[in-house]
Amino acid sequence: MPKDLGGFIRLLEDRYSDHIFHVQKEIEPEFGVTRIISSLEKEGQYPVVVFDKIKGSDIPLVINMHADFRRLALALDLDPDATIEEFTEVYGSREERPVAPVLCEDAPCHEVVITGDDVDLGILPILKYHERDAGRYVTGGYSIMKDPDSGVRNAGIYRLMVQGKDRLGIQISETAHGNYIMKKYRLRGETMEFAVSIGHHPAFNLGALSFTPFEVDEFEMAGAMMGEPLRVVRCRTVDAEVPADTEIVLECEMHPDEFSPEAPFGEYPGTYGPLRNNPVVRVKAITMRAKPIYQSMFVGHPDNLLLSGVTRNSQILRTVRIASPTVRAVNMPISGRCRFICYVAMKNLIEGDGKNVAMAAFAADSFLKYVIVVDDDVNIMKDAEVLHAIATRVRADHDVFMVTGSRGSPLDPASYDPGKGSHLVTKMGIDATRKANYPEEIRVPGVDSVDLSAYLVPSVQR
Ligand SMILES: Cc1cc2nc3c(=O)[nH]c(=O)nc-3n(C[C@H](O)[C@H](O)[C@H](O)COP(=O)(O)O)c2cc1C
Ligand SMILES: [Mn+2]
Repeated sequence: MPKDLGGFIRLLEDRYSDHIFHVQKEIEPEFGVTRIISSLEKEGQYPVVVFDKIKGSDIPLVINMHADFRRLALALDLDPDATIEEFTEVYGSREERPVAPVLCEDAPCHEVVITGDDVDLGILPILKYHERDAGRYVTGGYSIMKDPDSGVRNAGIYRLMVQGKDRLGIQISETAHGNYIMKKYRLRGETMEFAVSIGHHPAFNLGALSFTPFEVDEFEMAGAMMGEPLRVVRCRTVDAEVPADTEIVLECEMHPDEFSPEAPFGEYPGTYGPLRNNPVVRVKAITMRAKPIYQSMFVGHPDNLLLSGVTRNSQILRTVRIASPTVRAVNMPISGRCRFICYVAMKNLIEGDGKNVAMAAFAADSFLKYVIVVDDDVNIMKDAEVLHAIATRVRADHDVFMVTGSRGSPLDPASYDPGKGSHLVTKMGIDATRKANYPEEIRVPGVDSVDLSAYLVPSVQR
């Protein structure tokens, strides 16, 4: 059986049932789902939740698939307790061995085909997420388009706002390949045909978001992560190929001169993205499985943050290892929205390497604002350990450097002019490794060889 979303959900139900819940009650599409996921989040819980019935739609909805790192490890067939270090090594080495997709004729995603006047986005359980969102949004769809010069395929998630029964608004940020491709069509005065694929195995989702160069087809990365060639099929009404085993497909076109206001929308930094005059998308066909599941992703929450973060770590790791081969691991913690802060663990053998490593991380990922380099023995999955290193190993005038006026995220709420979407930010690197003459650290001899059960008795048994 080829990998797909339903198969992964069954794996969770069979073997990891504490990772998945169903909501059987009918739920409102506007804030009904996000209220439940947010309140789970307040309790520190991040299960997958399947909503069997969203008001107005007959299609079930799944959300929060990527909100727990253990499921991302499972998606790559790793132990769910794998460390971020192991995950990044595997992800990075698979990226270096692309797996070409295979074209097939019959596809589950073509079991139902709706075209022309029958197209109605209202059949899908499309949600409204945050209070001031401008409308309902498709947040978990991969837009698949072709570069008009080279024909190379590109895939990325760009949010889609419902603006009519067959009409969507789209936000493709300037940092995405998709933006270059869209502009190439616009400059030629041509309509861009593309397709949106909604709902696949999380290994597809991880691979298709790989931080690849422009010339690389993300479908090859998806195949590399899935450990099998991605099965693709030609769309019915547009010139695009989509994953055959996806749940739902929107076949779309974008005219070069049609725009309309889009946003506000609750964005990944935890603030609203500004209203813009964005391109309009026309939906020519909806195709799907006979019994599809609609996948939603909760932007600004771990479902989105972790997926966006872990897919960038391998690129950062490769680059910082050019600066120093002694780097063990990198991690973009959730406290930094998996985007703004990067921790790097390394053996600091050569004076100055800590700062060079921080500079390399900034070069690898333009969204980074704080890079904190620590010694090899610090657990960079734990913010508290990194803060301890900063508190005890940093002399700010020596070990911190700042770069003003550099390029960051246009959504950074602390940019030089966030209201106007400025991408200019100040970056700070911190070398929090132990320096020469660092005093000896306290340690209890023999601590690693104590068998606690030989000594401790629960107090009720006394
Ligand atoms: C849940 C989720 C939502 C996202 N929404 C958007 C979006 O609305 N616009 C955008 O440009 N990028 C968005 N991204 C990030 C892009 O999908 C990501 O940067 C991708 O790698 C871009 O691919 P490309 O550079 O090949 O175009 C989102 C990512 C995730 C995980
Ligand atoms: Mn790309």
